[in-house]
Amino acid sequence: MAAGTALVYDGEMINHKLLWEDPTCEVEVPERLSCCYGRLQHYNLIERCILVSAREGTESEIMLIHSMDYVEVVKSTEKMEKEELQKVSAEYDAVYFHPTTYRCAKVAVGATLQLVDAVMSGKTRNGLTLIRPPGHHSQRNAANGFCIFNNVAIAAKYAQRKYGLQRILIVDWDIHHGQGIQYAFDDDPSVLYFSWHRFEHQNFWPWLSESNYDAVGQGKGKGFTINVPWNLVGMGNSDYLAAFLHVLLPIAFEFDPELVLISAGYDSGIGDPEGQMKATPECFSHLTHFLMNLANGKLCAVLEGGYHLRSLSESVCMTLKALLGDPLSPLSGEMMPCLSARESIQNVRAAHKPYWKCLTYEDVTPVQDLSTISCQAEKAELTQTNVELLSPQEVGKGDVNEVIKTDRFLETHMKSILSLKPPIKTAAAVGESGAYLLPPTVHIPKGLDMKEFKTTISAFDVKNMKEEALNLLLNMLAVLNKIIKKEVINGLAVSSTPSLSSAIAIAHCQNLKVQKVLCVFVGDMDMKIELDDDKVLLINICAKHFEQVNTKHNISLNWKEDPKTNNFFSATFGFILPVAYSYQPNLTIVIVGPNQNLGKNRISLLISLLQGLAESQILAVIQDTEEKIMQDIANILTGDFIPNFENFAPDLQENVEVIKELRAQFQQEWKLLQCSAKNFK
Ligand code: Q9C
Ligand code: ZN
Repeated sequence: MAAGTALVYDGEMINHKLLWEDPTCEVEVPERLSCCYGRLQHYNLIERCILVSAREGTESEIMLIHSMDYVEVVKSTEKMEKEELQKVSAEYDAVYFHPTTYRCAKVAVGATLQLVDAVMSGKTRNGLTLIRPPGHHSQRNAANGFCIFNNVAIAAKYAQRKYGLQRILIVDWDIHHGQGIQYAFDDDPSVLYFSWHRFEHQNFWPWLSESNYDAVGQGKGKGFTINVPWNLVGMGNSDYLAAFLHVLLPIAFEFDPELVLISAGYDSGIGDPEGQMKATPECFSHLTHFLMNLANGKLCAVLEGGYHLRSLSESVCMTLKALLGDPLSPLSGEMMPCLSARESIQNVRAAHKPYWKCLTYEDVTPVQDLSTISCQAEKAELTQTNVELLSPQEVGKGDVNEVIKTDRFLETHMKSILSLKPPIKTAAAVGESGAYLLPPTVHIPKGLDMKEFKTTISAFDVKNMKEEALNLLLNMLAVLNKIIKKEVINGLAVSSTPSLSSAIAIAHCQNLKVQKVLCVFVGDMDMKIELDDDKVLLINICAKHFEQVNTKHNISLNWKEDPKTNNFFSATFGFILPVAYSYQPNLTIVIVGPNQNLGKNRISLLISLLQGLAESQILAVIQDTEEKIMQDIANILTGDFIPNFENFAPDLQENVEVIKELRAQFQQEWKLLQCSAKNFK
């Protein structure tokens, strides 16, 4: 499959700027691009990308979305003086024109289309384009909200025409509602548009009732517009994550797009004066990473808003790092979506239940008019915990001090979350016969000494083990050591006794003082692991029913085999990921045993998604009889492969019921499971 990440940029787009005083528009400055570019250089990210040149979008391309009359209006501003420019600008809501605006807007369109071509032609797997003016508010006949031409909407139409695509997903994580994109595809089921936005019960720009959760699309397009309205400011990492896990991702995987476009605005990030939200830069790497598992990895991120220069540029870097396959920094802050966010999520889920099979068996109904005041109090508390370094007194409202405080916060924060990337990504412990199945980049440690692991092994009965099995075990510990010491990011180990191997691996983690280990078992295994504290969380996915009482740290998920669909989405998004992200482990161990009833694509997807945890540090322990799975997992871990899915069918009702029950049972303990405004106190 295609590899590499495209970066499309052209300094020409810096020319567009505001020539007069206008407090509404003054945040959309040229430095937005130059700062991003500077930060990418600072992290040495540019040389890791495949640089793709921008071009001008043609008039006929622009007219895929806009009217000829409107294009003529924009074109006419090229020759205008300041006063005339001001007059044209005043005809639109929150827009300014400059003599270079037409040219810049055409380059913004062309840069976006160049990115689509790079990804669709297979020249690169994914990519990012840094452009301005932004696009998502502009409409057939109107500029709006700093936007001249609707770059992403044009890109979607272009990809449909040129590559015959039938399903495109647009994810608009900018903090404003991209009403321009919504209007362009309102009745079109071939484009699924998702947007979250600051809404405050319609008391925020652009004050549209069609930004609410009950706007789901029109006619044939019903269900293909998803609006998540945020009714309070201060939303952060856990609120965004909950919206992805409980709304976007289940629907997106059911939709199964052929291309994903991100309207990547960063005014949803911390410190932004427009958004007033709290998401930290690494949040965007997680959002990106989730979306990389769709459309066989074909993902184009296109800049929209983002007005706090430091926050914007750090978030852009985190997005690009995710696209490049770097390990993900753990999400910071307490993983607890606030009441107001849960209310919004519940409402969207209720509104979309008629249109999506993944919501069929959920009992969701809309809620309304929760006391905004009690939510606000809760949000104030959360602000404190989400941004430890900013005391709540320091969090003002978009003044100069606020900008500087966020700068200071990010200076420290980024240093604390970014760790050095080891030169080798994946190590493996496999027998002779397995080695040739692995990608050549995988490192295979050899010739190990028993003494090194004596303390760990001595607690287990390995006396009767065959030499080959014992060697594999020692090699697994060597791989695990490399992961813990951060010499590699991840690893895999083949084992003839996966239960025993994983018990030894867990013991080894504890000897090496790894604080929290997440263990996910897939397949029928007889697990005997002592669990009495927060050091280990075990999730056991099996077809066999265990007579076991589930506890917070030891959860069995009985999943009935369904050979027709082999589905696993409700368990993955509705339970395993919310629990895992709530737990915030330091290391993940996935054990693939015998009789797994999931099928290799589901296991691959699960492992791919678990890379969002624990700085992407994963050890996969695989039963030696499962060669085919081993190969896929190796390719997932090295970043060479993305699982693909065909023939979506809903999960079996009885499996969904199991998930619902587990969710109800554990949502007090693992708070990201909460997706309704039910009061849990
Ligand atoms: N008093 C983008 O982020 N605010 N556009 C208008 C009116 C306009 C944002 C406030 C915000 C536009 C791409
Ligand atoms: Zn915006």
